[in-house]
Amino acid sequence: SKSFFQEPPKLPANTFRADKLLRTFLLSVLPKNIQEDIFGHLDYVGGQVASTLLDWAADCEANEPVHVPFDPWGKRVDKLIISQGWRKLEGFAAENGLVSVAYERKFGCYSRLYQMALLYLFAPSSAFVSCPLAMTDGVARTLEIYGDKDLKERVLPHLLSRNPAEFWTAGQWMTEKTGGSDVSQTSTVAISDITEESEFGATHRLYGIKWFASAIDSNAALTLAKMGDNEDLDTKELSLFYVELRKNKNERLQKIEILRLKDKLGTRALPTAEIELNGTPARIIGREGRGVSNISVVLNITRIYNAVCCVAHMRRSLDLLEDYLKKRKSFGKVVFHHPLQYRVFRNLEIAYQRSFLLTFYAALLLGKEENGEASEVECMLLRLITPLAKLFTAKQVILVSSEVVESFGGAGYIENTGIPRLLRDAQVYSIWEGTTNIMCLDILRVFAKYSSSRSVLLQYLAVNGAKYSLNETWKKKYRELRHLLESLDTANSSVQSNGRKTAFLMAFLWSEILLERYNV
Ligand code: MFK
Ligand code: FAD
Repeated sequence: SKSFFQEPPKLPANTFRADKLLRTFLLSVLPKNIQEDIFGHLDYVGGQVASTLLDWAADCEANEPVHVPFDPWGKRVDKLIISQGWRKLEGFAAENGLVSVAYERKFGCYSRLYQMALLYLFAPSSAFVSCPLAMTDGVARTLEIYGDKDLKERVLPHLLSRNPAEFWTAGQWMTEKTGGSDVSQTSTVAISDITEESEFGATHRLYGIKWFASAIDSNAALTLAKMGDNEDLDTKELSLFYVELRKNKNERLQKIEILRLKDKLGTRALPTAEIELNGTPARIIGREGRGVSNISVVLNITRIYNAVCCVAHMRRSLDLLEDYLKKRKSFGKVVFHHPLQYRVFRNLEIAYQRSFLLTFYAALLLGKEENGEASEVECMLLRLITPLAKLFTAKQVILVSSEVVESFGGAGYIENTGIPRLLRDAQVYSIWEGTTNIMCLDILRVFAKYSSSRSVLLQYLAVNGAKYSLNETWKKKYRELRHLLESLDTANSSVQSNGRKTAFLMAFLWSEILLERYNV
């Protein structure tokens, strides 16, 4: 065996061409003329992500971000050292319209789908540049809805630029030490004592500590604070603020101190910081006291990004695994053809397919809603499927990545094969952008807030279940869900404690319908 060397796993040369489900879905959903317009670009990106971008991502992983708080003489400098690969990936994202495609709206309600297809191809080769893109998009949408005209004219051209030199990324600072799920504990205060004019029309100064601030190399951010000088307002009520950090990526931050970068289990190429706002100029967005509701515009976009990135992560892991299992031999044949391993692999594929369809159906609905083309029923389905896709895909990606590591055997546990990182990176998706429990509670919040939501969902499932003649197992689970939804009015603690059961039943029933509908 001295002369035996296992061939390493290899990606397909073009991940768009190799992706059966993505192509099937787009072919069945998009009008012909749009397919013709965008497939060339997807094909180009599918080639780049399997070649050039892999080198840039490797550079990001090899050269993790570094924070240098002081210069050799003790002066505070807060220098951030970011790899060349990171900058190149951001530039590629700008040039290829990863954010802007959704706002140029050249393909009407299908623009979102096109954009999410681009993100899906890009994300697994992006070393988590996908994260600032998600937040940039969420901030763009929030400014589109709540921003004043002058601010929109100032900021949107940067967030939506296709020129890397002009392109800005944005962050979202919600989490404080006291809690990321329950942001009402926020202690950052906003004081309206601004005296000098700021370029972006700052109205307040912010004081406080934000405990997780990802992509701290960004140019702008949205954040929450309570009003320090409005006694009429309940102190629990938060307001939304726009902060401009820097025009140039390498500029030092003003009136914001980077306390340190987080030492994280995964997402290690992404600079996530603890920061102190010490009189940071900020401009209020939307109405005072409506901060949580207003920032939920960001959340609903980033949660769909999160789901797309999970699905993309599963696809990448399974591509590597399939190639490997078809080369690796045991007991006289390639491992892929051992019936039990084959069954394991197929089950992972099905978890991926369910995740893909829920997520891309959400993207389709989002595009319709943004273009004013969604019916009331579709708006309600979008509101429900957003947290559902987020929580379901984030759990599936952990299961899939863990099995993938095991299916690589001992090699899956060895760092420089690149496989362990798949598992470490997978764990984040269920935590950030709201944990699994918080997503379940968000679904229950919708059922409680909109009286029609339960019947809309049950009707949608029943009509489609009948249309696709779904089997007894499906019907039994449908009755179980109906029973759970009926019990929501009883206002006892079992309602919350059944949150996960409710969500996973919804995910099963809904994804079965989509599997039939898209003929997978
Ligand atoms: C790679 C791709 C991903 C990239 C990731 C980027 C890096 C990671 C960045 C982050 O992790 S950023 C931080 C993410 N943080 C969260 O997701 C917070 C999690 N916690 C929640 O979502 C809580 O549910 C929430 C903070 C919203 C609960 O707060 P409250 O104050 O108890 O909320 P409440 O009173 O139920 O809701 C306030 C209003 O917002 C209500 O409207 P009304 O005032 O009109 O009644 C709600 O209906 C509304 N609302 C809440 N969530 C909503 C929403 N509206 C629409 N959509 C939602 N999702
Ligand atoms: P907690 O809120 O303390 O939750 C702890 C546990 O309690 C969780 O499992 C949760 O599900 C559960 N729980 C809480 N309340 C309930 C309830 N009512 N019912 C049932 N269960 C409950 N935040 C930002 O704002 N901006 C960023 O850029 C950012 N980047 C991040 C990057 C990384 C790598 C990570 C890991 C996190 C980042 N976060 C960011 C923070 C993230 O959003 C929070 O960690 C997350 O929202 C959870 O908040 P928490 O950590 O305070 O946990």
